[in-house]
Amino acid sequence: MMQHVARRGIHQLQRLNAAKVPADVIEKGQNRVIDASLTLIRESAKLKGELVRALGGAKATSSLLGVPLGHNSSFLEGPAFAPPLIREAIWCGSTNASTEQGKEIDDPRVLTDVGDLPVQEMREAGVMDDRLMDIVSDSVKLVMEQEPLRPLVLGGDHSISYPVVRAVSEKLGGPVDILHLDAHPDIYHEFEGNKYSHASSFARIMEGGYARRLLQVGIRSINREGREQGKKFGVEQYEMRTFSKDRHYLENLKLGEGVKGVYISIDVDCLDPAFAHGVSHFEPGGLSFRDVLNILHNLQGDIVAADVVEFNPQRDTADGMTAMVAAKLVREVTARMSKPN
Ligand SMILES: [Mn+2]
Repeated sequence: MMQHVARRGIHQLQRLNAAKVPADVIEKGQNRVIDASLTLIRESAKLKGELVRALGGAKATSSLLGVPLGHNSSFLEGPAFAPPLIREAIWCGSTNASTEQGKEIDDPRVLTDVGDLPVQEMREAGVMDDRLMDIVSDSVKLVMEQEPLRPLVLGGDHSISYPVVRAVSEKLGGPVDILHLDAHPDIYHEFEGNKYSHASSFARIMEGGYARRLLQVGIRSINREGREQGKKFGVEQYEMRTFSKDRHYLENLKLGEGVKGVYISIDVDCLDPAFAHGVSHFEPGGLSFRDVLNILHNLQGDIVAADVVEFNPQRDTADGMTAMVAAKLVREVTARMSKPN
């Protein structure tokens, strides 16, 4: 099976080393692959920015950026395969282009797409995480350089939120407020020795000062470290066990005032597994799809970037039910983020 897709890159590097390919040759080759990868995103973003402006422009256009990275998962690596399947479901002929609140996603001023960062190609070239995370940040900044594009990142496992949020905050010049929907707080200092683990991304984000407020919603798998880390960083953790009491507040959020805006991070496993089977970690007792839509539809704030992560196609039903769920999350976030003229 392809569950350990990402180990390949490491093996390639070991073989290159064992075959006595000189280190400077490997490094130069890696640099060329990285340059080509970022050139693809830069040129795609430039073209899509030109298209949006030529069509009359927008104050904000949400732009898909796929980051097919799954190897920082502590369990299954299937999210590496998610972005193309989410795209396929976004444009599935079984539904139309209107979002629930009436935005048309087939208008490029509402939704555009710069493609996938070639993560696996760089891993094949032996590029390791310290550098890969910087490259993810660079790709996000390349999208943001093309006004009025705003990144809507398709994961990938949740580790990508750290380099994405970091890039957004650095580019905008200050912290954002984060609405984080998830069964898990993903705030371990590190997990199994991996500081880039998908279970640690929000520890890195809070340490970096990239968020003023972090609201975690849907939480139902949290241990002592998760609570202690939450307290240490001043995280507002809304657990499912009190959701009926918190619902009114969470369905009327106003965020992002006095900072650079709002970032939304949606782990598909925030949903109850009854609604979303295609995830790595089944955690019963979660949000309904309508709960999530109510939170998103009523959120007041300027959404500057977002991600939808942890959809695992290798756990989905044969007819791709969770791909449709992830796609609808992307469509509805798109509708809240974009501001066509
Ligand atoms: Mn999760």
